[in-house]
This record gives sequence, C-alpha cells and structure tokens, in this order.
Amino acid sequence: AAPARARPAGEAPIPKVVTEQGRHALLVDGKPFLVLGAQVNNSSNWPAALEHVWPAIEVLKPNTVMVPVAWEQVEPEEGHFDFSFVDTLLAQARERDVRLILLWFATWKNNGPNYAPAWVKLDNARFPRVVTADGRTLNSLSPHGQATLEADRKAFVRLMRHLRQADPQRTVIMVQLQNEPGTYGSVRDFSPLAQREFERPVPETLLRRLGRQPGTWREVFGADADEFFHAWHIARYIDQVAEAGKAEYPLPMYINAALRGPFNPGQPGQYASGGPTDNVLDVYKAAAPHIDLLAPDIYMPEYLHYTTVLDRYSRPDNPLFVAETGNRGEYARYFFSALGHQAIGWSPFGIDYTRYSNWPLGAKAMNPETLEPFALNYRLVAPAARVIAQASFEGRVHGTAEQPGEPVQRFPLDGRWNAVVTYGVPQFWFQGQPPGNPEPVGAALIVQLGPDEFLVTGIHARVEIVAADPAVAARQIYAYVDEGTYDADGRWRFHRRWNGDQTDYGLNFSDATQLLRVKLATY
Ligand code: N0T
Repeated sequence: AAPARARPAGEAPIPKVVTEQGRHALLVDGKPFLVLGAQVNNSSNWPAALEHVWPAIEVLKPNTVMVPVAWEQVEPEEGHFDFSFVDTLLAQARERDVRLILLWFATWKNNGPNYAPAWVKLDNARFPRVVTADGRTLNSLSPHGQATLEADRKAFVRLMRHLRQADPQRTVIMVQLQNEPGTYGSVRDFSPLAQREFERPVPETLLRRLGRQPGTWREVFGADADEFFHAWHIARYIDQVAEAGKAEYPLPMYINAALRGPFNPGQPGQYASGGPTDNVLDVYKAAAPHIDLLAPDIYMPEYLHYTTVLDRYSRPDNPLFVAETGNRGEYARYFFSALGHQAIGWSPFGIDYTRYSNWPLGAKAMNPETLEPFALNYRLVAPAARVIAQASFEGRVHGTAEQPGEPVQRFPLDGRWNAVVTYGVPQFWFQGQPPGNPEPVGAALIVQLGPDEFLVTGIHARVEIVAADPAVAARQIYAYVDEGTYDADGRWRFHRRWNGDQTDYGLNFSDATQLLRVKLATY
C-alpha cells in the first residue's frame, strides 16, 4: 500500500516524541536521538553574538544547541515579521553539523514579559498584568488576557510557518514554549477578570484527570486552589499557542520549569507560581495535551535534590529532558544520573564566550577548563548516542553519579546481573573501605546490549558486573572486554582487548575516553 502521505524525496521525517510501555524516545531522522545539549546565554540570540557561541560549542561538542528566539526580535512592530536571525542561526548550525532547539521567549521569560515587543510590554491596558490580592500590578502578564494569547499565538504561528519552509533538513528538532513560566510575588492573578474565572466551576477535564468531584476551585482544591488555578490557566494558554504552532509544523514542544525545592518547597509566589513545578504536573498534563513534555531546569548541586528532581520528572506520561543545568563542574556527573532516569537529553546552561557568568548557579567563568568535565561526558557518550537512545527506549540503560559519602553503589541490571560501582580506589587491586573521590566527580554508564553483554563507560570509577546468583558469580569470567567506539553508521570499531591488570580488579575508568563492550560468561 502507498504511504498515507508521501514525503518529497530528500525531505527528512519531522522529529517527534514517541511513548511505548511508559518509555520514551525523541525520534530524529526517524530513529531515537539523545540530546547532548548546550544552551547559550539569554542574550546570545543575535547574529553578532553567535561568533562568541561557536568557539565554546567547538570545545564542548554537543550535538544540539539551544538558542532563544525572542518575540521582540521577530515582531518588533505589530504584524511586521523578521526571521533573519533564525535564518542566520540555521545556516551556521548546519555548517557546524549541530541540531537546534529554539526557545520561544515571549509572554513569560521567568515571570516577566521582558522579551515581548515594546508594543506588548508597554501596553498594560491591552495586555494586562497579574494583580496581587492587595491590588498591586506585577510585571508578569496575566494568562487571562485574551489579546495577549492571540498576539503571542499569532507570532508563534508565523515562526513555525517560517521554520516549516526554511528547515526541510530538520536542523531544529524541538521548540521550547516560553521560559520558566509562572509568577513571582503572587500565587495568581486577582484582577476582576481572573476573579470571575476563579469563581466558576473547575473544568471537567481536570476533575477527571485528578478524580475529583465538581465544584468551584476553592471547593475542590482548598488551600491549593489559587496555585492550581494559575497553573491551569498558564498551561491552557501555552497549550493554545503550541496547538496553533503544531498545526503549521508539528515539531515536539515542551515547557521548562523553574523548580521548587523538592523537600522544602516554600510558598507559591516565592517560587514561580503557575509554572510546571512538581506539585502541578498532573494539572499541566490535563491542561496541555499539545505539550510533549515538562522539563526541569536543575540548579541544585546536592545529590538527593538533583536525583529526586530526576525521579519526579521521569514518568510514564513525561519523558525526562533536563533543559538546563548548572555549568559548574559538580553538575557534570549528573548527566549519567539523567541517563539512568531514561532522559532523552540533558543540557548545561550558559555555554558561550560572551563573558557572562551566572555564578553562583554556574561557574565563575566560562572557558575551556570549565567546559572540560562536560566535554568529557560528550566525548564518552557521543559515538554511542544512538545506541543509548534506542536502548533507553527499551529500558536497557543504567547510569549513576557519585554521591558524597557513598563510595560504593550496587544496583540490579536485568535480574541476572548486578552492577557494583566504586569510587576513589586505585586502578590496581585495593582492599578496605573505599574513600570516594576527593571531589564527587565519578559516574558510570552500563547499557545492556544482549543477555550477557554490556556497553560500559565511566569517569573516575571502578565498575564490576556481578552475577546475582552467587553460584554463578563464583564461576564468572569475561568472555571479552573490548575497547572501541562506534563509527558514524553505528558499527562497532574494535581498538584493543582489555585483559590482565586492566580487568583483574574491575573495569577502572579515569578521565580517559574509553568505551568498552563487555561479554560475561561462566566456566
Ligand atoms: C534560568 C537561567 C536563565 C536553587 C538562570 C534559573 C534561564 C532560566 N533560570 O541563569 O535565566 O533562561 O531558565 C532560575 C534559578 C533560580 C535559583 C534556584 C536556586
């Protein structure tokens, strides 16, 4: 039978997010793709800034660069569109063979409309802002402004229409809608417009999703009513923008979250109220069916905080994508934790040489030394990225990062085999209590390739794979431990075989770029 909708020869399939059995993949060129990301700084969305972007990209070697496209730059005057920056960016990305994720900075860029055109952000009557309970007007646009929605949506539709015809190569693989939406300083809008809405019954879709009985927002949600209401309306607003954009060009679309603390969240308004924080993910899922995923921006260096956030955003109904993370060295190892949580991608923030630093969130200075631990991640994983993305879709990827004070980590692989990862021991032999690394820089990745075969890599870690059955463990040996890499067509290229000292005391990784194919056996 002929395909339902034939594509012109040479045109690549449109990227999409797929879910099977609660596991996810981002398909690029029709196959699972792992985003090895790099996000540029907030003001690097101009042609003159790009010359300071690429030198950092050449050091880090991501496969995807994340760049803002500001509403103010594409529609400086109402109805007059200018996509010249997008075209420049597309051409330069293609020259460097990287994909792009575009960030639509519009109604909300961290609470405020600073990236909206002057004709929007200076017209409070037409585009109303959030009003607090005590009557103050905040610099955060209200999700209840119909004219605001229409204007944002119209501009976004034009952007997607432009991309559809300017990018048959699918250089752009995903689009972020807004940036860390939500409101600081008030749980919601209390303007008369919003208040009327608040007194209406909770929408049926939301009741069904959460299994609640009908009533007003206050009746149904009690103390959470104000925040859930704001989240619902921001999510509905963004979903309508996404829906219209997808009607032009259905790229995957996501919303990123300014997180609240996983254990001590504080009050909505202290964190971005109405954004996709961990307590309102279900509200967003109900309100925004055109959004493929909700992505955490993780600026919490502490192990339990970081990994708890990964847990909460990696769900059968939500592919994990770490849209931003700090670019300080201590964050680098969490790339492996993200892979262990089935991430479709991960991206440090602030990757360019524009001489800006968001310290203390990130590093004090951006330079090749700062980039090195992140570059090591990508050197290790890039050749196997397609293999990993496919394996992740099938639940065969295990990744972990070093936790201070926990120098030994044990976890099951497939039921037959367990992993033991040890930090801070020498490569040759060792007895006693492992000390952990002087700084917690260690990480490990184990991808199951077959019943007894694994792809293994790591950073400052010793990895052992031990049979779960002690009788098997007593007789286990390596059939082989082969160091090599994958070529561009995904074929394994053998470099050398590890044996003797290199295998007698586990598989010891340093900061060398080493990828192993390990086959276990018993005698
Ligand atoms: C991020 C970035 C950029 C636990 C900060 C993080 C980016 C935005 N916001 O450089 O502005 O566009 O998404 C907010 C983190 C708040 C502090 C959390 C401390």
